[in-house]
Amino acid sequence: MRDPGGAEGRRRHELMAGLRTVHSTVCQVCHNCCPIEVAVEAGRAVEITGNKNNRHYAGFSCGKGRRQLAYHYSPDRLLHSQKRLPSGEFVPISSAQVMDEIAERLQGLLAEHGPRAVALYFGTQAFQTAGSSMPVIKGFLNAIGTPMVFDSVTIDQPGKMVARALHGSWLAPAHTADEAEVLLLFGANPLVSMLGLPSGNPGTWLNRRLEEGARLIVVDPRRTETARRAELFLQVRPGHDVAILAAMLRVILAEDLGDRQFMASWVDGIDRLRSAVAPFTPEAVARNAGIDADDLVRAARMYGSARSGFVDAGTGPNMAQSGSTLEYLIAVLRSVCGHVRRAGEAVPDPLTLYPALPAIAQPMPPAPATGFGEQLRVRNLTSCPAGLPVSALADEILLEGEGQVRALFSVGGNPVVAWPDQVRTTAAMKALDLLVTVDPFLSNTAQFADYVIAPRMPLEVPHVTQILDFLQVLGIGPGAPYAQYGPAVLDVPEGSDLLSEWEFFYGLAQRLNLSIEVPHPFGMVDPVALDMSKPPTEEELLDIVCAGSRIPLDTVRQYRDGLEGEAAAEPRVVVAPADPACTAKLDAANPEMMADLEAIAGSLGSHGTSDDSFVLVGRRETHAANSSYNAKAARGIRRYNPVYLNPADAERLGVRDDDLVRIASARAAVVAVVSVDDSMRPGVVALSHAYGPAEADVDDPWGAGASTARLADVEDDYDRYSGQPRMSGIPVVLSPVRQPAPVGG
Ligand SMILES: Nc1nc2c(c(=O)[nH]1)N[C@H]1C(S)=C(S)[C@@H](COP(=O)(O)OP(=O)(O)OC[C@H]3O[C@@H](n4cnc5c(=O)[nH]c(N)nc54)[C@H](O)[C@@H]3O)O[C@H]1N2
Ligand SMILES: Nc1nc2c(c(=O)[nH]1)N[C@H]1C(S)=C(S)[C@@H](COP(=O)(O)OP(=O)(O)OC[C@H]3O[C@@H](n4cnc5c(=O)[nH]c(N)nc54)[C@H](O)[C@@H]3O)O[C@H]1N2
Ligand code: SF4
Ligand SMILES: [Mo]
Repeated sequence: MRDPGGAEGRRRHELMAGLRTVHSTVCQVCHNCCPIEVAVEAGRAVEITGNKNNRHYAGFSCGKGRRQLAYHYSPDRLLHSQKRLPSGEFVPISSAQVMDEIAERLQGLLAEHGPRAVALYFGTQAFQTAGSSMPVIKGFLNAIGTPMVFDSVTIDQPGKMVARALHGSWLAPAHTADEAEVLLLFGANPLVSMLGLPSGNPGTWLNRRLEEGARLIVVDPRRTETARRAELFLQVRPGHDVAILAAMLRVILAEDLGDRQFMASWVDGIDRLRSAVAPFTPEAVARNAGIDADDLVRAARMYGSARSGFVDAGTGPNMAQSGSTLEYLIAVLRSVCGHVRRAGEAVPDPLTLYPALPAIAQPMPPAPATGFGEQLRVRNLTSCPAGLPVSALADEILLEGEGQVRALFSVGGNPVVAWPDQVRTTAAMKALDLLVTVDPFLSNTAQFADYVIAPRMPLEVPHVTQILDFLQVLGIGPGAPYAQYGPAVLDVPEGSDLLSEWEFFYGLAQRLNLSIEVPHPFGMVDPVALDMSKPPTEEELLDIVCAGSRIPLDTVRQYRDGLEGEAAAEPRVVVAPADPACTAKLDAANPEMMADLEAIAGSLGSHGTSDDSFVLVGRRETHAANSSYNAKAARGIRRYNPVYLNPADAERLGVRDDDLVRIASARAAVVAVVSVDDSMRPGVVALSHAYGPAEADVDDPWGAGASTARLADVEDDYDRYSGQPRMSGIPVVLSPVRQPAPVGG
């Protein structure tokens, strides 16, 4: 609401007259972008609460968002950039000096080895707190001429982008979760992860939708918080989702439940698809996946006969086998059922802080998903629709020869705990000539860094909710027109010397005599050349990254509690009819995808696990955001990550809560603390990612925790487009550790 008058306004006035001022801003801890109120006393933030004036979120915030002050004021936070001495010790270094030294080393590397020797990795916190920095940093990399720009999307759910290319994409949004009669979730737990259902308050949102009669189907090896609410829960073995989708398509096509007219007009290859899914009988698939064939048929009928449907897969299944094939079948399922928006319908959540994407009721034809952009030197990988495969970056650093990567900048990421194959990653970090992390903490990765740049933290920089627009493009946005501008609410700590992420790279560009042109993320607006003699202010930068937005940023700025409802709706985006000359079709039978199905069909019947081995999956925890907000978080929150296993499995192994077990994959082993949990499917164990010591041969189960990254192998069953290897559904052997491992070694 524009002017929070009345009682609310008075309360604020009273508070402001006293010691406390309350500022409205955006939480930047995760992509959910909750509107929050930050109470400040004598320049120090003392409390964070959800902003009740915002109707979309209705006062929602989560524990880790509210506890971020413990993180913000952590004694471990870096108030100065750091330089590593040859002894390994870190010492503070001034902003000017650190930029001078790094620019000089960069100049030397560029002169000797060329631009490809310099790579950059954007982690999740780059998308969060440094969202407006990213385009500037990309401008810097363009200026030095390196193509080696990576981000965490290719170790997340890159198949979503690959599938859009291979299947083609409908140029109007699919049905949203808000309007769907049936919600089908494969391995996503939005009640904890806040991803997969519309941004906002996932709990009350789901209550409302279930009361309205929406039907929820969840496919997951763990009875998750979300699965508990499902009408139909398939507690599967990991790694069978492609087969399950193929079986569902088989039922839907055989029983003619799909949208025949939509298929006839817009989808090619249905007959080839029909034969490719023929071997996937519900009985064979259900036996392998460890579920009931009747439940599988029921899921297919529920989804296939709904007039509107929403289907999404989360990280679990995307990491358990080829995410591209999985997401491809999801895109095909959507098209077979015609669960997409038609001409004349309004787009419920058009982009707000970007120019509106045109919506037309016709396909964008399929396109290649590999063979463009930079050719990598391993596994025949190139760029893909989700970017350059990050799983190949460690090899690019380790592999000698022309083009070898010698310098790495990591912005808001933590490679040694997040990239698959820690043995390789750690070796790569040690092999670099120059490693720079931009991070408010000495992260696991920083242990190997030459320099750590201390950035401003979320509450110290203004922010916009552009990430919600990105999620909208993936079909999991707010579900309503929405945006918020969040001002900086705290000054930087006294005596600190910090650089915003973009400021650091701008400073390097100045020293290297380079000019930065800020590219537009969707290429819809011309790049903006920065004045290299005078940096923009943070507010000017936001104006640059929001240029041409459907709703001008200045309008959004006026709504301190968030721009929503009618005020955010205009200008509306309505789906235009297809061009009468349009001959494009979506492709339901991409040859490579059909070959994948054939291969999987060939192994139907041999997918079951034997009695003494386990399969390891991941899971998100409420109190953490990947490697952030856990170890440094408030008191009373455990630092390590236990391994969750079913009571029957615990009994079989002879272990109890707080015992230690060794978890060995074909690649490496870790030691973890046991937590017995009856939500786990027997035979499946869960361990959260982004934990563990920096060194790949050290165990620290009660401290840094156990690294799932160490158990993965970049060469294991990797996706041919994104390079993403098996990161979930990893076969492991568990054995009790009778002697507790000495902490730290
Ligand atoms: N085995 C396995 N591996 C996985 C996953 C899995 O499920 N299983 N998940 C994958 C997924 S989905 C992702 S997205 C990746 C995540 O991979 P990464 O993004 O590489 O890892 P994060 O732990 O999110 O790293 C965030 C870093 O940002 C820092 N940070 C915190 N606040 C700020 C800030 O304000 N500014 C800056 N500059 N830095 C900040 C933190 O200290 C931390 O070091 O991991 C992937 N790896
Ligand atoms: N609190 C919190 N929120 C987060 C994060 C966090 O670390 N903490 N991380 C953020 C990030 S970077 C991301 S990408 C999102 C991810 O969001 P989600 O994808 O929702 O992540 P998870 O909660 O790990 O859910 C993955 C589920 O997949 C299941 N699973 C594992 N393997 C398989 C399989 O083979 N098949 C099927 N069907 N299911 C399987 C697991 O049991 C688990 O329940 O969460 C984001 N939000
Ligand atoms: S859900 Fe995410 S954005 Fe919302 S309060 Fe929690 S951490 Fe912050
Ligand atoms: Mo992620």
